[in-house]
Parts: sequence; structure tokens; C-alpha cells
Amino acid sequence: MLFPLLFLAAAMPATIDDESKVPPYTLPDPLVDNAGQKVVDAKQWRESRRPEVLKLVEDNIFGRTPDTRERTKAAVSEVVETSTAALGGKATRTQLKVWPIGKSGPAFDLLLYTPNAAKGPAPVFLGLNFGGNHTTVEDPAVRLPSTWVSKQWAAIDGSNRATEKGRGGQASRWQAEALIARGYGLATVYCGDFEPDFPEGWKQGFRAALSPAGANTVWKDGDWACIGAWAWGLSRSLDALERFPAVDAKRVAVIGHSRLGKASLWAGAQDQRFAFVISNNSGCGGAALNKRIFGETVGVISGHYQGRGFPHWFTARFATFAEKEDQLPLDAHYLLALAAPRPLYVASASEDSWADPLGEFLGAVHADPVYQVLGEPGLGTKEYPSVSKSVGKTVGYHIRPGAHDILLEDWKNYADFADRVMPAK
Ligand code: GTR
Repeated sequence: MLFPLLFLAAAMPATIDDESKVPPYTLPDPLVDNAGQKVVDAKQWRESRRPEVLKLVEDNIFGRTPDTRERTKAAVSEVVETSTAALGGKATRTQLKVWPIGKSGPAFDLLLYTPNAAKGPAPVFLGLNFGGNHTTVEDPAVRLPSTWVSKQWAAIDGSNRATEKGRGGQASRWQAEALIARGYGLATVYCGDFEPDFPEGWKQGFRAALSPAGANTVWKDGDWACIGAWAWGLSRSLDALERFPAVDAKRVAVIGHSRLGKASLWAGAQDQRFAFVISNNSGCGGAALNKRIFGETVGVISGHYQGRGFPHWFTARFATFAEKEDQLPLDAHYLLALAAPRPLYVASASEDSWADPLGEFLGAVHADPVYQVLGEPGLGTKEYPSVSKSVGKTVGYHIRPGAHDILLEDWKNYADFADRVMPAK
């Protein structure tokens, strides 16, 4: 009698990774407001349409971030370790412990490298990491996280706590030395310090800490989810950088890879202090169009098919668009357009069909009308570039050869673009 049970879970359709099989789709226009009027100037975008677009992203994808301005007045940061002899003497390493809602709440560890050759406050790339700050660099002085860590991303003990063995395991994804050599600082925080990445992880993170019912909270549709908590964490990291003299907080790029690229886009959308917004292989729920059915779909990522996906990343309504992407009142270009008129960079990898490279490019293409209404050229092209060629004006794009990852070639393009939009002086 097990047989009928198999039909209870929705059957997952085959993944489309052949361009000729992509069904036709139409995209909504981010410049047509909820009353059906076309936005024609920057003032209308800033004052009325931008808040509508932000709300569409909240309501349908990531949920609403609570207003924590009162709570964060109690923020405290302490330097727990620093050395001017880091990375072969080229950088100053600073490890901050930050209690963003005061010492009665949880803390996060921020690792910061700033270039010793800098003549003044340095521009910085800020991003969350997957497995702990100690994984991002070969540097024995970096502290291990004290929060829950997945075995997928770092060496752990039997209770999901990081061990020494994980040091430097993700260093190829960070390229601290290369950035320092070009005059940029690098700041990173373990995403799990804000919320460990598993369905019940929120109980150990800031969503519980900020909710009146704590770990007993029952999340409703429209409430924030894990990606929202990570994006909030990026803003709290920027708060800490703003208070730190070696950093020019007006030149901070927010960057993330994959799930953390979705978080980076959402942070950049909500917090306009970020000078430059970077999405590396962010795919579904990030830069890739959802109505274009290719690679990962809304159904897969949002948990519509049993045993698949990451429903805890999104607000509940997102999953209702599984196999109904045509009914989404927005698409990824709305999320990307919330970066405008600031510089934005979207990057793909040639073997990363799961994240839909062309869908990521088209997300950027369709954000262009918003850039243009704000007086910026945006990406300025609709032509898909060849592999390894970086294109674009206010919005950059490249497709790197190889797999789903963030590598030196990606960072080189981001730093080249930053040289133009937030240069190290
Ligand atoms: C995958 C997920 C992607 C992407 C990736 C990652 O399993 O389907 O959307 O977020 O994880 O973060 O590495």
C-alpha cells in the first residue's frame, strides 16, 4: 500500500537546460506602476515606483525586513585582534566582534583586511562566507566561528562546530592578497552568525533574537526568511565598517556568491549606502529571470517538490508560484533595478546551467530601462558577450569559463569595474 503515497508529493518536471526547449514568457515592465502609469522621470521612480518595486520583492520573494533602527542604536563593536603584519606584511588584519542589537543579543565576527599601502580610508568589498571566516584565507590568526556550521562548507566536529582543519578551505573564493595589492580592503562575516542555513536555523539566529516570541515565533506569509536575515546582517556589517576609520564606508561593494549572491542583491536593494552591488552566480531567486524556465525553477528552490529546495530562504508566497511563474507580478529585473542608479555587476559561469547564465544576463538587460530613467546607461547592450569578456557601463556582466564558483577571474573583473566606480585612491 505504499504505492499511492508516491503521488502525494508533486512530481518534479525535468530540468530544462536546452535553449530550444525554453517555453515562451513575457516580462512585466518595472517602469509601469501599480496603477498602470508609466514612470517617465527619476523623481517618480525614487518617490513612488521604487517603494512599490521594493514591496513587490518583499511580498513575493524575501519577505519584509523589520525596522530595527531603535534596536541597533545599542550596537557595540570591539576589536578582538589586530595585526599590521598580515598577508605578508601587506595588510592590516582586524577582527571585530559586533553585537548589532547590544550585548543582550547575539554577536557576529567580522574579519577585515585593509591595505597597508593605503594613503587614507580604503574602499572595501564586503561579503558573507559559507563556512566561517577561517575558511576564507590561509591565516592561522583568524578566529573560528562559534555558531553552527554545515559539513558541506567546512571541517566540523560532531556538534556542527568548525575545526582547525577547515582553515583556508575556501580561500580561492576570496582572493584577499589580490585585492589588497590593488588597494582594496576585504571584509567578511560567516553567514551562519546571522542565521545558520537550515530550516530551523533561524531559532539560533537574529530572526529569533529580533522577534518578540523568539524561538516560538510562527512565521506568516510576508515575514522575512533566511536570505532576509543574511541581507540584514550585511547592513549591520556595513554599520560596523562605518565606524571603522581605515574604511571608506562610502565606497563599500556588497558581494556574494550563489545563495549569498541572492542575499547580496537583496542587501543592496534595501540599503542604498552600498556603493556597488555584485551578484556572482546568484541564479534562481537572484539575478536569473524566473519566468524563463531554464535550470533551477521557483518550484525546485522553494520546496514545492518533496525533499528538494530551500523553502527557509524565502517568504511563503514565493512557493505559490511553483509551475505558475507566469503569475509572478515581478521578475529578477525588479530586484536588480533596485540597485539603480548605483553600479551593479552580474556574473555567470559557463558550466553553471543550473543558475541559468543567459537568464542572469537577461535580468540585467531588463533592468536597463530603470537605469536609463535615472540618467545612467546601465548595461547598454543586449548582445550576449563571449566567454571571459566583461561588458557594460553602470551595470557590468561577464561569463567566466568553468563551474559554479567565484574565482580570481571574477574578482579581477570586479576590481577592474571598481577601479572605475569606486577607485582606490
Ligand atoms: C544550490 C541552489 C542554488 C544556489 C546554490 C548555492 O543548491 O539550488 O540556488 O543557491 O545552492 O548557494 O551554492
